[in-house]
Amino acid sequence: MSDRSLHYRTCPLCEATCGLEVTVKDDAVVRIRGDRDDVFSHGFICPKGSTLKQLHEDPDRLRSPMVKRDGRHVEVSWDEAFAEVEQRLMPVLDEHGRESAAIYQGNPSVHNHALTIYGRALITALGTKSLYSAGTVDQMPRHASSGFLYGNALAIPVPDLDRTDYLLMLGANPYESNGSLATAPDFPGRLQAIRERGGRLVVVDPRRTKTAKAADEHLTIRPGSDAAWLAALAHVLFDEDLVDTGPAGEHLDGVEQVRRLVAPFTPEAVEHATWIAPEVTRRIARELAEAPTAAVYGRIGTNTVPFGTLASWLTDLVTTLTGNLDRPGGTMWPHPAHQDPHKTGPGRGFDIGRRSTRVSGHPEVHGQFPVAALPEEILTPGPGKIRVLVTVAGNPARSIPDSTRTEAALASLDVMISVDPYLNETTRHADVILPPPSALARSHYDLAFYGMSVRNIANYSPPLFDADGPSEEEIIARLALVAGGQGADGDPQLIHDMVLDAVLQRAVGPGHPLEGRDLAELRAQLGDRSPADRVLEAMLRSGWAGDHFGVHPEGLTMERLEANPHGIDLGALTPQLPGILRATSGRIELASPRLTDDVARLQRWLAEVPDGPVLVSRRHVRSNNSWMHNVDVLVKGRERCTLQVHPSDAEEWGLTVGGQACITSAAGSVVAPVEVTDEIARSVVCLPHGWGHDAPGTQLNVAARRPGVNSNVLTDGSIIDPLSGNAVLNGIPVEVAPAQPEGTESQRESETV
Ligand SMILES: Nc1nc2c(c(=O)[nH]1)N[C@H]1C(S)=C(S)[C@@H](COP(=O)(O)OP(=O)(O)OC[C@H]3O[C@@H](n4cnc5c(=O)[nH]c(N)nc54)[C@H](O)[C@@H]3O)O[C@H]1N2
Ligand SMILES: Nc1nc2c(c(=O)[nH]1)N[C@H]1C(S)=C(S)[C@@H](COP(=O)(O)OP(=O)(O)OC[C@H]3O[C@@H](n4cnc5c(=O)[nH]c(N)nc54)[C@H](O)[C@@H]3O)O[C@H]1N2
Ligand code: SF4
Ligand SMILES: [Mo]
Repeated sequence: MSDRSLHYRTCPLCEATCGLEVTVKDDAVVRIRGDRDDVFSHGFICPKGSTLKQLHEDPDRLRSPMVKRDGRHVEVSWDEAFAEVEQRLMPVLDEHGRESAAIYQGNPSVHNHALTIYGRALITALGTKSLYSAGTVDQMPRHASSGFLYGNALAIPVPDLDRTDYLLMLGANPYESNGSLATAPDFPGRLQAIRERGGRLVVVDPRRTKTAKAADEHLTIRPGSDAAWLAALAHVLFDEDLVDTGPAGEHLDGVEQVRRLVAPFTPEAVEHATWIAPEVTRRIARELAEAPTAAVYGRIGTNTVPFGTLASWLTDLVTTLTGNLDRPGGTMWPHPAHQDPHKTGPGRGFDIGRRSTRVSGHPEVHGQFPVAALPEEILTPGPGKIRVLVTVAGNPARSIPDSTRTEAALASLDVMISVDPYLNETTRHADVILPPPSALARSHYDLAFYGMSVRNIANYSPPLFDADGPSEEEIIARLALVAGGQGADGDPQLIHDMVLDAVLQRAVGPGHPLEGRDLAELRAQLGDRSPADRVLEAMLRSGWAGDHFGVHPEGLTMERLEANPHGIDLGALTPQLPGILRATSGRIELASPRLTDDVARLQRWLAEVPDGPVLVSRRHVRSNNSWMHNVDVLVKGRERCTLQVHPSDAEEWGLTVGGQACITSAAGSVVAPVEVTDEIARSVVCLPHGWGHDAPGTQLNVAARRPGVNSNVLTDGSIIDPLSGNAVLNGIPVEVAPAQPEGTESQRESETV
């Protein structure tokens, strides 16, 4: 027994931040289970958590860099890899300028503090403003609406799950996803607890999901129509004199304007568009107003639609009008340990469009361009064409709209570099792939998600194993050196110092808690840690909960975090108004002009809602976007990449259980196995995303045996939410028909075009 050891760490795979207990014997993981002593997750774990072992041991996970030679990827040493990057990258940058380069940061880059911290250094070194991320196939509408409302794109309020009496949840399925933009390990348990303490859970979704089944009430909504329905809720609140703005009231501007704006959105006027009966809409509005506390929470289904930002705004609006913004049991802002104490007074404000994309003129939002537009920026000739792409922790070939065009774009690049542990659908196009160590061979701290968390938590996990190559920050630093012109053998310490000093400089700046302190003194106080962890230490010690480098000995330090492997609970969320506000007015701008101007578009849509079947997405608890399908224990069993169809639709379209359906949209066509179920609304069909692992040139041996189909062949990159640049991934108009058996005439025809 003595050679067995127990280790505690936070699972980095999704937003829930579960604590894991890892048993190690002879340098190998023998068991992973939920850490019962974790201050936040109390032992909860989902089926993915224990597969950190399989990911660590996966023979397909790259241990060495890969370089593409004569169309094939071959292993090379790290020095060779960076030399190749330099040789291939610099001539293109020299000839076409820095604006020919773009970067795409995928979802795991916010689950990995080294990437979160070092991202900016790489962008600066590349010298480009062409930034793209998975944020614009996800939550950008939440950033945009928070930007317009609070002047602070990062101030996304989260539902106070543990104290609320009433949760209205739209377009989220935490029983599968474990929650998003509301970090809450054991989200399902926390939902059950609402009901157990006499509260109420209402789920709004075109599908009767697991979450919907566990709710008091499920409302079936037409995909894409949440903004209209939320406007109707607001209408009823005004109409029936139920508005009471509560603690946020004294900070609000624009209530009367909003009253006028939602006036046309009567429950009757939106019924045809939302499928929700007027008496139900009225009742829900009254319930929200009458509940002692209530929170409205919308996620993927309300964000990845043409009215994503309006829906986000209206979500917060309904919460605010019922007095639930910034109040315990309503929606509140987390205050992560690494952040400064809030300052009151006017901020710098927020707007979009400081730049726009070359081809379609889409405005920049929160520093980024819409990733749906990346393919056209690569494929359209002319000055400023993107020729160089660096992908970090992303699989745009499966995750962004219109995969056929995306893959054509990736294949046409002059140079592509990927930082990624897998040779997958995206990285197969890369000239050089630089693989980071496995999650068990790095430290972990949820910098991003403690900012979205239903309690304020701090939990640090040291690395469990030695890495088989350079750390992720070392890889990014070396890449930055090359891109910055310092060559493949530049000293990464230069970048490490730069990144650390930027954090320390800010911490000693005017108005900050460490104002006036000496940089060298602070630097000398940092421990002997990896470069990313030194930066993390600087952030935590200078944040509101930190020890301020010796000033508050009881404050957070790395030593204290290390001594508390089950995490430190900094308490329930506390009111953050008005300090969180960053608008130039210092107020909450309920009727910010860009939002209110967009309402006319929603009214036009309401007048002409199209008929016909639409496609939506779904998640399964044993999957994680596109990248965990190579884990056998997760993908074995029943086929999960199926087209869900309502029985009446199946009959009308001639589809049979076990048969195949051909789904066609404006962007493309795929064939998928049919699953007939009354858990989906009529005229709605559903495919999960992130599948389609049968592309040549990948190294995903398990995934390739059960490839599934890629639903993003069907999504259309030309339609985006104009205020956030977010892609539309739900409510895609499609036609569905029985697939022709293989080898028939029409199939062969379509193969030749
Ligand atoms: N197991 C697993 N967990 C994950 C992920 C994963 O891939 N697998 N991905 C992670 C990521 S990156 C994210 S962002 C989160 C997302 O977390 P969630 O937002 O909970 O995502 P989904 O489970 O896709 O739930 C979206 C729901 O919206 C519904 N829907 C579709 N269109 C509409 C609409 O127009 N209106 C309404 N009201 N509903 C609609 C769908 O039927 C679906 O049930 O999950 C994270 N967790
Ligand atoms: N149709 C449809 N499309 C969707 C969605 C949908 O609901 N429907 N959801 C969207 C959402 S919410 C999201 S977030 C995006 C996700 O979009 P992406 O982030 O582009 O895709 P992922 O599938 O998360 O791919 C993650 C990549 O990171 C790599 N990786 C994993 N861990 C690490 C690490 O520690 N370091 C590095 N460097 N790489 C790592 C994996 O190998 C993989 O290549 O997909 C979006 N696409
Ligand atoms: S719910 Fe998320 S954080 Fe928790 S074990 Fe599963 S994947 Fe990991
Ligand atoms: Mo996401």
